[in-house]
Parts: sequence; structure tokens; C-alpha cells
Amino acid sequence: MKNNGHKPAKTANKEAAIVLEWGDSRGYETCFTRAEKMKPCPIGESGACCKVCHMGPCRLVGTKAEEEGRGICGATLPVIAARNLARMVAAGTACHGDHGRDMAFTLLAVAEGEAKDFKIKDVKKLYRVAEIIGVAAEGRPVLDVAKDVALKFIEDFGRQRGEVSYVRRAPKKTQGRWKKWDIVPRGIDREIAETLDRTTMGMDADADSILNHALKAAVANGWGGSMISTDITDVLFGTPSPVKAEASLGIFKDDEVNIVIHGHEPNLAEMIVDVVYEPEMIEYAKSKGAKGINLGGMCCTANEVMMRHGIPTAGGFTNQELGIMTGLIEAMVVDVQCIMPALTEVSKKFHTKIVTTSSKVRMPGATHVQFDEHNAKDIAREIVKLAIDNYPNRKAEGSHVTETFPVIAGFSHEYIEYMQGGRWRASFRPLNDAIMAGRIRGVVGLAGCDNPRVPSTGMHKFLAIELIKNDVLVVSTGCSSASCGTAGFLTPEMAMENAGPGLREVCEAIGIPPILHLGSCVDNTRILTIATAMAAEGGLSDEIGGMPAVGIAPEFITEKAISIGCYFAASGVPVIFGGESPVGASREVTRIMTEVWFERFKGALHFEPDPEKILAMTFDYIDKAREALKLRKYEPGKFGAERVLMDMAARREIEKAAVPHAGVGGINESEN
Ligand code: MSK
Repeated sequence: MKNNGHKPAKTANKEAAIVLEWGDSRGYETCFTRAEKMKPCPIGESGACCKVCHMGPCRLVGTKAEEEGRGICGATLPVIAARNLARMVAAGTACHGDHGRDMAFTLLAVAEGEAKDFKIKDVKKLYRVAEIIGVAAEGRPVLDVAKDVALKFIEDFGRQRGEVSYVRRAPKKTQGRWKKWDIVPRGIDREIAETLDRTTMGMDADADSILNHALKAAVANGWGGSMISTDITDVLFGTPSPVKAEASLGIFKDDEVNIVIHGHEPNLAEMIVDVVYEPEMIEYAKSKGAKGINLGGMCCTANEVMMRHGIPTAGGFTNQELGIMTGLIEAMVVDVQCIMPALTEVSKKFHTKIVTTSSKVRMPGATHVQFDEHNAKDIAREIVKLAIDNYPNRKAEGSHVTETFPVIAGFSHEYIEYMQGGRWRASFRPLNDAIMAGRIRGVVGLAGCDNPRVPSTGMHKFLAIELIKNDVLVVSTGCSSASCGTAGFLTPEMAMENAGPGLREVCEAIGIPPILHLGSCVDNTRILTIATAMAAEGGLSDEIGGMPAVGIAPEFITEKAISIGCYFAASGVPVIFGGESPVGASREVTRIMTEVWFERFKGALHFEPDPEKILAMTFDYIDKAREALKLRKYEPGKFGAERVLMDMAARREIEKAAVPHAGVGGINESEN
């Protein structure tokens, strides 16, 4: 990561750098050139600007701002910074919440027979979800159960009193901490609304209290909106298990119709995956002179369809404009979130059509085809045809890159459990044992966006390599998965070449990569369910807090990422974000989010721009957690004997799992 005084590259991804250089030479604008031209406002960047009313904006700057600074209403710097952060959490929770809500309404439409093109692919998971949220399932028709599950989840959004359903899924001790500090969310929408209410002018004037409520809104995301989304997506489209795929801007084909699906919600994307394989569609493409249809993904929609169908990814957030600059994309079909408004501008230089599909995302210059789950496949066909019709318009202009990297993706919580013991002995015991023995030092969730303000994807790559070298198992989501994928890091061979001796042995024994691709940004909840299962398994911490585990989002961009960081902190995971702190202006807010949150929840949220320091902090958290758990000291290449633990709870689990039951996709789905 050190640049030795040279100007750093804008992107650490090789293919992206080639396309970018080509674009730069023609004067094409991208997020990279805009990031160079526009430096962040240092006052807003550090959380010292208040614009919640029209007496301001008030800017609390200067060396005495923390102690003496006041906005016109009298708000202090800690209050202003805390309010800014809380509003980011509310926005992030709203974003993921709406994603979860849309999935719940799709499930309801399927259950009521109104979405004929969808079906319930993972019935077993539906029944498991029903059991967790208290919906009776035994002996009832699948669609009746699905309807009640959908309605119960929809209730979670609008509930005024009580608790969001999935809160009960967390370890009891973690729930106890939430109750003690009053951060159990009532309803997802209610916590978002209250965050906005509390942070208006003249409301909550206590930074700690504001931040505490921000955690409540964040828990409503992690153990509400996002978790609902992950589970319904699995129920409708299948719980992922490992698949081979490819990653790179080089996935596009010279002689085929290239379609990119970009955004987050998988409903339309799943339909497009089906439609591009229809013989009539392929014939239609041939009639326009193409050899076939090539479907690729971008950002988190890519993660969704890669995990379930092996559809290749063109990369993460910063690759979207570059994808168009290859000159090979007939249509970029976008749904929601992380879609750059600049896409229509860059597409004018090429033949690419930008197709918006959500009523929530309209873009001047784009073609809008409104998605509707009641008529899903016909809409998907209309979009694919539109792309095919655009093939003859392809120009010679473009920067073609061809190298691609193999990827193994699709590690759901259920599959990780299955891979550790097979169908009848699935459990988290081997993982816990490997951690206890020091073979695996700890676990890191490497998540979040790629950011054009650093050599994008570079922080992910640096940390991924250093972590696995030091025997840390990495689980990745979102654009971090894309960063690792486009670097060729998501293969079992990566363990042979780069992992420390303990992690390498574990990966070889199970046949997995040392970096496990867990899915999209809503799928960070898979990390929560894995941590919960590890706590239930025994031998480590009996809550999520205290595990030798850390979350890192080294290139974070979005409000969603802030909300995710906060729900991990509230759940007991120390989290480190790269880049400058959005609350860095206030020492008090920084103290609350690190020291006070750690005391209350065993989690924290740090911001640290230096990747070497992020690494050192990560090892420090992991090693201190090992020490507190009285595990053997981590020493590379020296392991204790794995305990083959067979306590009563473990025996009961194994016996329970040994009862044959019909599984979907052969995966044992037992959960916490
Ligand atoms: S897409 S939220 S840039 S991870 Fe989920 Fe990537 Fe961050 Fe968007």
C-alpha cells in the first residue's frame, strides 16, 4: 500500500486501470476524475457541519470547538456530530429496510398466487424461518406458511410496540445487553422515524443518547430489514452453495449481446437469468448477428446472481462507468442502490442503454421499464429484447480487456455448517475447535464498498492477503467480494499460495478458499447468524461479543455501510472503517463509539485511514479476545490438539441432525 512518494494509481484493479487509462486519454469523466477534481469539504467530512435547520448551516471549527463551540441554537460539537452519524444510520436502515420490505411483498404475492413466475425454491428454509418467528408450519400447505411469514415480516416494518421478530435469534446474552441499554428495535420504520425526529433542531441534546438510539435503528437493519431480505431471497431463489464463476471487466464478449444487471434487489435479475437461456431469445439474438447472449452482474445484484447461478461479475461500485467504456454492453439494467447518476452521461459516448426498472430510481436519459413482480417474466423479456435490438448499434469505440479470474462463491451460513460435517454431522464445531487450537487465529468480516478516493479495491486486496497470511479466516460481502474476486483471490489455490500454515491446513481439509464469498451487502447478516451459531456451539464466547472476530470496511462509502458498522458494533463486534472519520471532529463522539460502546456491547466503531494500522488494530482485538477466552496464544505454525468436543449439547445436536429429512439442494439447514 505504500506509494513511495509516487502518485498512487486510481484503482488497484488491473483491468479497471487499463480501461480507465484509455478513458482518461480520451478525456472521459469518471468517478476517479471527479474525485481528483473535488476534494471533500473538511468541515462536513469530519461531522462538524450542522444543516438540520435554516439558522445555519453552522460550522463548528477551531481548536476550542469541542469545548466551546455552539451552533446558533446552542448545539455542541458532539451533539452535531452524533446527529450527523445517526441520520446516516437512519438512511442506511431505510435503504436496506426497503429492500427487505420489497422482498416480503414479493413473498406475499407469490403466496397469494399473484406472482406466477416466482416459486418457493427452498421450502425447508421457509419452514425454518417460520419456526424462528413463531409461524405454525407443520401440516400446513407451503403457500399458507409463506403468506403468514410474509405478513409477519411486513408487520416488523410498521410495528409500534414490541420487538422486531428476529431479535430473538441473537444469543440470549447479546439480547440482554440490548434490553439493558434499550436498543431492542420495536418496528423498523418506527426506529428510522424516531432517529429523524430526535435529531431535528431542539430535540435530543445528549450525544450519548443520540448515538444509543442510532444503534437501535441499526439493529433494526441488521436483525430486521437486512436479515429479512437475506432469508426471503434464499426462500424464493434458493440458499446458496458454492458455485464457480468469473470476475473482471473482461467478462464481456465481442460477439454476443452483453447485458449487465446492476444494483441490489434480485427479483428482476432472477427473471432475466431465466429469460436469457430461452431458445427463442437466443434465436432472436442470432437474428441480429450476435452469437448469443452474455449476462454479467455489477455490484450487489452481481453477488446475488453469482451465488445462485454462477453469473460472472464485472466488479464493484467503481467499475460501473468503466464497464460502459468497454463499448461492449448493450444494456445496463439497474434496480436500486449504488447506481451512479453519471451512468447516463458516460453511456452517451457509447451505444449502451441504461434501463431503470424501479419507481424509486429514475434517471434522465435512461429508458424506464417498470418492474412488477405480478408480470415479471414478460418484463424481463421486454428488457432482454431491448438489449438485443441494440446490438447492431455497437460501435468500434471501447477499451476491450479480456483477462478474467475464477471465483468460488456462494457460502451461506447453512453451507458453511454443512461443509464442516456433512449432512448428518453439520455443525460449527470444527471451526470453533480450529480457533481454540490456534490453527485459525480469528475471523474477519471484510465488507463494504470500493472507493475512488483511495486506489479503489487496493485496501481490500492488501488486507485480504495480510489477514490470511496471518491465519485469519476472511468472510467477504458486497463490493469487498467483488474486489477480492477481480483480484483472483476467491479460489482454494489462494490458500495454498498465501494462507498461513494453520489456515491453509483447514482450507485444504475442507476444500475451501481462505476468503469465503458470503454475498451482497444485505448478506452481512449471514455473518451475524454464523457468529450466533459459533456462540451456541460452545468453547468460545457465549455471545457474539468477545469472539476473536473483527469487521472491516476499508473503503466505505455509503450510509448503508455506516448502519452496518453500527449493527455489528451493537451486536458485539469491533468494527474498523477505512478513510477519514465522519465524526472525527468530536473527540467525545469518537470516545463513545469506541470506549463506551465496547464497555456496553463489546463492540466498537473505529475510523482509521492507514491500512497498516487497521491491520495492527485487528490483530490486537483478535489476540486480546483470545486471551480473555483463555485460548492458547496464537503462534504461526504452532497449534494445540483440536479438541473433539462431545458435550451433551453437541451429542444432542448430532443425534437431532441424524434424523433424515427432505432437504433442498442437499443442505442441512439447522441454525442457532
Ligand atoms: S454495492 S453499498 S458500494 S458494498 Fe452493495 Fe458496494 Fe457499498 Fe454499494
